[in-house]
Amino acid sequence: MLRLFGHAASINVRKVLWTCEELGLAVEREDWGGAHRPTSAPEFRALNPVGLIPVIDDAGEVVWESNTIVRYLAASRGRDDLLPPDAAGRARVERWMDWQVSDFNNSWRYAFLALVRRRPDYQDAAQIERSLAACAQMVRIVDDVLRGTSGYIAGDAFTVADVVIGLSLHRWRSLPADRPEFPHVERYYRLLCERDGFRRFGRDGGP
Ligand SMILES: N[C@@H](CCC(=O)N[C@@H](CS)C(=O)NCC(=O)O)C(=O)O
Repeated sequence: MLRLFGHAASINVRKVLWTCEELGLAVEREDWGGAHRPTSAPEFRALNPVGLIPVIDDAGEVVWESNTIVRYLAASRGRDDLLPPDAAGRARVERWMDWQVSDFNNSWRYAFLALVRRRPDYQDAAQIERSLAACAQMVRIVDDVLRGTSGYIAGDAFTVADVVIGLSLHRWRSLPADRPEFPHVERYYRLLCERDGFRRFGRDGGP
C-alpha cells in the first residue's frame, strides 16, 4: 500500500490525501513533523534530505515535494484528465501549481502563523497587515481568472491544479481577519465542496 509520511494538519500533506481520494488510492499515513516524530530523525532524512513533509513511498519509489507528489500520483495512475500528458496541456496545469507553492503560499504564511497558529514569533502587526494585503492580491488574481473560466482554475475541467489552489483558498478563507469578498472564488469554493476529497481534507480538514 502507498505510504505517506506527514501529519494531517499540514496543508501539503492534505494535498496528497485529497489526490489519493480522487484516485481511489488507499494510503497508510504515518505522523511525522510538527508535534509528532521530528523530521530531523536520520530515518526521515534518508527519505527526504531536505527534511520536510510530505513524503510518499510508492512500492519503493520515494517522492517528496507536495506538488511533485500530486503530479507523480496522477501521472503514474494514468489519470490524463487530472494532468494532461501533452506538454502544452501540462503547462496549463503546472503553472498554477508552481505559482501556488511559491507566490501564493508565501503570501498568507506570516498571517496564518500569527492569527491561526498563534505563534509568538509571528506577532509583528505590520508584517501581519502586509501578509494579509499580499494574500488578498493573490486571491484577486485567482478571482479574475475564475471569472473567465466556466469552472476550474485551468479551464472547464477539474485538474490537480485545483487541489493545490483549492487548499490555498481554503486557508485564506480560514484567516480570522477582514477579507475582501471575491464572488468567483466563492462560486469556485462551493464547486470544490461537491467533491468528497475537498470536503474531507479542505473544508472539514482544519484551517
Ligand atoms: N515545498 C514543500 C514545503 C513542505 C513544508 O513546508 N512542510 C512543512 C509542513 S507544511 C514541514 O515539513 N515542516 C516541518 C515540520 O512539520 O516539522 C512542499 O510543498 O512539500
